[in-house]
Amino acid sequence: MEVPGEESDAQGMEPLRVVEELRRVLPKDILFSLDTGDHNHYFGAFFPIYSPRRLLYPGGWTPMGFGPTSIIGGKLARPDLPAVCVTGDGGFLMVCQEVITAVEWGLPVIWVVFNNQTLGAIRGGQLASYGGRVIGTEFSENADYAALARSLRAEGLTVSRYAEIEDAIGHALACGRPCVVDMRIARDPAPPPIAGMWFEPERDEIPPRPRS
Ligand SMILES: Cc1ncc(C[n+]2csc(CCOP(=O)(O)OP(=O)(O)O)c2C)c(N)n1
Ligand SMILES: [Mg+2]
Repeated sequence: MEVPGEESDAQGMEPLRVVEELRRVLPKDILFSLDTGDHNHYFGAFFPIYSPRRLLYPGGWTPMGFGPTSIIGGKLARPDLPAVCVTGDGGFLMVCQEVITAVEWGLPVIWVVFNNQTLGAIRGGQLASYGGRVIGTEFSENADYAALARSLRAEGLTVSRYAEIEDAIGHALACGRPCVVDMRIARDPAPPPIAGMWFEPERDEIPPRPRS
């Protein structure tokens, strides 16, 4: 796949390039969970899952927080597999206290936070529908998710360049502890080149549902 080059990572990394790197450096056989938001559109076509019963993803318009929490249950069920969640920063903030649950239970789960400083999926809708205006969907201060993880007694790493991804993931896999990787992603990246997993038809095309 064609992805933007190294020069773009100063403004935040391009999701497609990060997906490609993650697939390259992660083992083939892992438990993998996604959350709800723009970030997951990039994984649908470009992050192959090689075995059944490995992907925790609840489908289209789904509750944020599912990805970061379901991976804890997944790791309990399959402690033999590396357990990796990719979540948005908004979804992670909804349930990030569960990092300490994994610490308590001694579960070496990896959370990769796609930190684009926005509720990207909603901001995108606002930009498209309201003439470029947004409200309430941008985080003006960038939180430090690695420091947050360390405060919860987990490992925490920050990645802002493509070249750092391999070492960070290698450390997360080897450290044997819960680990949060704060992945600095562009707020306005190249869109995914295919329809995302949400596939939202035009609203007036949705047939009315009979009430039962
Ligand atoms: C509990 C819950 N609240 C609100 C929503 C609506 N919603 C869908 S995506 C989204 C923003 C997600 O932001 P983030 O997790 O940062 O992911 P990004 O789109 O930036 O990749 C929101 C608010 C939801 N799906 N679930
Ligand atoms: Mg976000």
